[in-house]
Amino acid sequence: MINDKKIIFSGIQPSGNLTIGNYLGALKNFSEYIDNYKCFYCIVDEHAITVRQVPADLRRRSYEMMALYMACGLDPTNENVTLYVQSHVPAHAELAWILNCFTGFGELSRMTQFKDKSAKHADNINAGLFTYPALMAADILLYQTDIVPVGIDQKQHVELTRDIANRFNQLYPDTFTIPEPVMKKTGAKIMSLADPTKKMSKSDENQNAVVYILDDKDTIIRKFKRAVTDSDTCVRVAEGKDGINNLISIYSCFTGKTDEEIEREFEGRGYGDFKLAVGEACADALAPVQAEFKRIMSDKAQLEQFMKNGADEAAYYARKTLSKVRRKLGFVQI
Ligand code: ATP
Ligand code: LTN
Repeated sequence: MINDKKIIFSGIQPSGNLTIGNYLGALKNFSEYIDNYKCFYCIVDEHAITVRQVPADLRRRSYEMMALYMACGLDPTNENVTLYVQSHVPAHAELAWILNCFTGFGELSRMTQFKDKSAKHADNINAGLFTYPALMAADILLYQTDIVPVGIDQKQHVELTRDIANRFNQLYPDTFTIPEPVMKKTGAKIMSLADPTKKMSKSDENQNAVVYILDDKDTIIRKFKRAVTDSDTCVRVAEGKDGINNLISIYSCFTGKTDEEIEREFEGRGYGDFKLAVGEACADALAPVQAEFKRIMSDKAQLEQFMKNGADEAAYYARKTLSKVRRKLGFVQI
């Protein structure tokens, strides 16, 4: 607890431009907690280098993500909100090393994200990609986090974090709070528009598969128009209609309408009409975020100051946990 409030932690990698998957699965939900929890939202650049990054792009995207966090309603001047960049707080890397020593090779080998990413980057299956979940566990456990809002793909990593924390607590009692993952019913797994059996991912090379938060209205509508569906014409949720199910989820997230309301709204109308409506709803919902983003990005000095304040505050709490861990392990304190 910090100031009598439970603690939230989540992170997003600056590994590409953010998609509506990141927005609906994670970012949009982050602001729901800020009144009642102490929230740490991190830009996890150390995770991003588990695959090769162009330095200038990584740097630019880290600023942009900070601005997007703010544009999505996370106000760094609110005392419940801490926004910062992972590499600015060295305690993450330090605790990650320690937790590596409490994480099994077998456990890491079972991680779906490791299997997917090592298939995708077969020329660079580095040790960091493999031990990625230990760094993620460090992110979460450093702040004595209660709740971790994520998309479904990260549930397995949060469960491993719980296992690591329980194992550590058994050997060294009362060290870590055991965190809980939370996911939304709708929006926790937005699928690719080009292949709706695959998750929409910001590092997808096919630009038509992905709608970015910062895409303009025409681009958004064009991408939805091209979205892969099926040969049926009826807008309804059904097994096997992955493309339409995905578009219904997206429309539902942006409009707040239920599946039944959507099916009624588009009764007797074809996929063309529906795709246009999804595109418009998405573009309209993103327009204010885009405008805020532009405004925030125009003052880089201010953005940097917020980054620095966030890092200082995060480092304060992180150091407390880290020194407890070091003491419990038997490291000499000087
Ligand atoms: P990459 O392509 O680099 O792996 P990513 O798009 O999968 O990136 P992350 O940075 O790994 O994005 O994820 C940030 C947050 O967004 C996580 O909470 C993750 O669960 C969520 N998220 C990512 N993709 C989706 C998606 N398609 N649907 C819902 N949530 C998602
Ligand atoms: N692994 C996550 C990003 C991430 C994260 C975290 C999410 C790193 N550390 C801590 C929640 C909590 C991902 O790839 N989406």
